[in-house]
Amino acid sequence: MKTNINAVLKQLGIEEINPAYSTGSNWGKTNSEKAIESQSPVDGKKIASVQVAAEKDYNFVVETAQKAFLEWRKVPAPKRGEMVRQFGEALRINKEALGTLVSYEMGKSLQEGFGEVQEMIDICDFAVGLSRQLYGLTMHSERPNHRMYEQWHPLGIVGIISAFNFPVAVWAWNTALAWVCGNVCIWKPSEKTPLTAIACQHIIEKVLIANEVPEGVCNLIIGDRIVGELMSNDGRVPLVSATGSTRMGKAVGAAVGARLGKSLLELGGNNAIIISKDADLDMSIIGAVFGAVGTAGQRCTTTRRLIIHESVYDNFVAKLVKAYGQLRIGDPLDQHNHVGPLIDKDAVASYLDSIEKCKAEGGKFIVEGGVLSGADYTSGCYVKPCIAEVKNDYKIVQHETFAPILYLIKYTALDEAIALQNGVPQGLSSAIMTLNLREAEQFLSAQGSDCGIANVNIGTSGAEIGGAFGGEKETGGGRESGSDAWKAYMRRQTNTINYANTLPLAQGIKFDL
Ligand code: UN1
Repeated sequence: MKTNINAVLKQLGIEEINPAYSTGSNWGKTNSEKAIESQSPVDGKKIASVQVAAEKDYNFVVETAQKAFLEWRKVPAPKRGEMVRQFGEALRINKEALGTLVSYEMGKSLQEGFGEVQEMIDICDFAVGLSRQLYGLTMHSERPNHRMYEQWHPLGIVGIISAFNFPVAVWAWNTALAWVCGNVCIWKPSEKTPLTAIACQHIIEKVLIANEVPEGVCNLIIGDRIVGELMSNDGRVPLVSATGSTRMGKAVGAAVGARLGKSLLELGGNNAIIISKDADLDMSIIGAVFGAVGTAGQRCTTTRRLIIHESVYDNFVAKLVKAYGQLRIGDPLDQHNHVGPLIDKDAVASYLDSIEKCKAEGGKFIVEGGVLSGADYTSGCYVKPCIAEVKNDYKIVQHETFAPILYLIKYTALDEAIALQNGVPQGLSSAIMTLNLREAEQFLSAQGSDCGIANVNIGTSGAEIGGAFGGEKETGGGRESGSDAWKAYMRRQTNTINYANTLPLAQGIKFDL
């Protein structure tokens, strides 16, 4: 069935020209001349345009958010949780429409578009529970008749910078948590996917109005890199949570660090799966292929490298090549297709450039890449997922190319495989396929994977929201989503209370007057 995009846009409140910012239900027009045209990589058509906020607009949003925080922090956390619950309900109602727009504006398969909205719903559910569990510890004081405990308070404004590849879920991870923690949020979405962001704001707007939430608690600002820079340098924004490239993260981290603010960085990955001699090869194929070609290789968790034991190498590679032969590339809204387009022509150029660089360094392509042309591929953004045999130390292999290029590396001993897996600048996700308990445990031990995520018999992508999400080294060290990632959105306060009628000093210090 053909998707009626116009009906979807209408349902989600997308106009032909959309305003540059919103402080909740107040959508601001700007005097700025600039606009972003959102063009679908699916068919190359212009979807709609969005005004770009100017510095003055940014300041207005920050000032509104500052005022809102003074009210919002007084609302009991479980009440804030109740609003997040309502947001989750609104997402359930809009799942199909929002998932479809994600697929059309960003290019991921419809299944993955729905999955992304499901990820938003899941984090809302998680945050509702969390709103009653923002626990602090109590300690035993060394002094008599003293009590010590710690509590967690909100930070204030949380700036959220998100990437095109997960245009809505990463915002929800941050917002749902930041909200129940008592913060207000300002979201700067990717310039490549402004419409999904506008749609999210329309969905949450109804919840804000129904609960009489003050303007400024949930803000959206459409801007280019300048807005990101303003936010990173702005002392009024205590936490900047940024998801995107390592290059962007280094700039944000440096600017926020220079003012001793907090940043939460979730950046590039260069994720590998080790296919052991004891792997279930058929099962491993699913993990490897979905990991490599899902979202057309544009997840930060995408499988970029397979490190394969020499004894199963030929057999596994034959299965892999066969599986690649069965991939259907095309309109991601057509559920028969596995792989949609890359986000834009720049991404296609970078894919082609990486293939050339790989060949120049000696890479041998066993499944060739290339750009697809013809009636089904008019946007010029559809590329063939490809596979190359490489050495881990090639420059291009050390680099994250956001495209479906899969590198194969052969190994002999597990120690060597783990060293190869760790031998890249990034440290996001990793996996081993093995039915051998010793191998699995070695991989998960302190001598094993150095990544933030390490899986056994699961691929590198598709993490659930319940765990903390993020990684080490050039991935930036931040953790979003589940577990105790909420602590990054709060400030810790240690309280010591003396209920004695003397004032003894700690460490036994005598100070008598
Ligand atoms: C990202 O690519 O920035 O683990 C996020 C996954 C998804 C999230 C990816 N749950 O692949």
